[in-house]
Amino acid sequence: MAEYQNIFTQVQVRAAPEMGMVEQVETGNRTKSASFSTLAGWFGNAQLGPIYLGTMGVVSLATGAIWFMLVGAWYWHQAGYNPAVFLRDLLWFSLEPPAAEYGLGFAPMAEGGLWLIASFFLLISVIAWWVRTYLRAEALGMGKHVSWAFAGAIWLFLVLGLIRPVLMGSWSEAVPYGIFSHLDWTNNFSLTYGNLFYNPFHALSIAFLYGSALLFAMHGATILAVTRLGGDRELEQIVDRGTASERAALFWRWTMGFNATMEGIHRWAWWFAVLVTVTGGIGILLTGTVVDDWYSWAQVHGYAPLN
Ligand code: 07D
Ligand code: 07D
Repeated sequence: MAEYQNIFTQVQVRAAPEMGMVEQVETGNRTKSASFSTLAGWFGNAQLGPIYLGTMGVVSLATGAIWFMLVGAWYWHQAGYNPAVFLRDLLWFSLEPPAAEYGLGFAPMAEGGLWLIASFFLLISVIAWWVRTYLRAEALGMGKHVSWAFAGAIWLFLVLGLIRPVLMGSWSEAVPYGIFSHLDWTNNFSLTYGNLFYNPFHALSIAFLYGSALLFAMHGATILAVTRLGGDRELEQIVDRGTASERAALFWRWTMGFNATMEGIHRWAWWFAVLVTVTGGIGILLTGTVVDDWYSWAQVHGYAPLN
């Protein structure tokens, strides 16, 4: 029997574009045409479009673009309006939040005022995109699992840039908009609060992050290993367990004594991924508000040496 083993999708079916359902859909919000890309087809579906924009899509893209342009305009200013410097130093420029003395007040434009305005637009953009995921799922009669998972990431994003700075009484606590500057901020955060490795929620977040990668690799590999038996048609395998499911399950039961189910593995994946940012957000929220020094905290709680 011919083996069907591949890295990229080899078979690309081409027909008239599939325009999707029209029932209870504002079709006017959808672009009218669709195209095909062989490259896209290697990684997923070869058809590109139609895309549904709608009010939330337009609001999100517009405010996201404003945030991006404001940050870019500041970089352009930092580059002294020199295109060569702009390109050379792109990764090092940074739009910083206001200094500590401004507290939660407004600041002059070049001293954090622009950061505040840009942040407002980023906030609207991310929230509008969340609403969009909710409304599109509802229109398609789907569960809201994607929206709630995205909300988990937004929780960490809000803790980092809004909730914790407000609790600390200063925008200066928030993250700057820059490639390396946000890494410096992350490093400084750990140093300032006595080494984040001793924050148990950082540890939990890492365990779920690594666990997500492991689960994703195991699941992806398992399904690819049974595609020649139809295992990649996962829904049919859930409703009517076939030889692909049986073998995949048996493989894991033989190798480690336990197997997830065809449906349950997706719940494992959802929870592991979501808990990365949910536990992470708790860890950041506690830092500086409840705990000032994680190393001392660990000493008190018996898991760092007392010197
Ligand atoms: C692959 C999905 C696609 C998304 C991508 C990101 C932008 C930003 C920047 C205009 C997995 C698009 C990026 C739109 C444009 C400006 C100034 C998701 C995928 C490709 N980080 N971080 C990155 C963000 C935080 C940390 C990369 C965002 C915290 C470390 C990218 C946020 C802390 C490292 C980026 C955010 C932190 C990175 C690649 C928001 C602690 C890296 C991201 C809104 C959590 C890595 C140079 C990626 C890197 C990296 C974006 C927050 C730590 C620029 C948008 C404050 C240690 N971060 N980050 O692939 O290469 O994500 O940095 O919260 O090593 Mg970060
Ligand atoms: C940022 C969620 C928000 C993003 C949203 C997306 C756009 C762009 C554009 C599509 C990522 C908005 C998107 C606007 C759209 C396009 C094109 C998720 C985000 C809503 N750490 N650490 C974590 C490790 C150290 C520190 C988490 C490892 C040091 C700080 C993770 C190590 C110091 C923070 C993690 C390590 C330090 C973290 C992030 C090892 C630095 C956080 C999880 C091996 C020297 C964050 C509790 C995540 C957190 C965080 C891993 C080391 C600092 C598990 C593996 C000790 C300050 N670290 N870390 O999903 O939650 O982020 O901490 O050393 O804030 Mg850490």
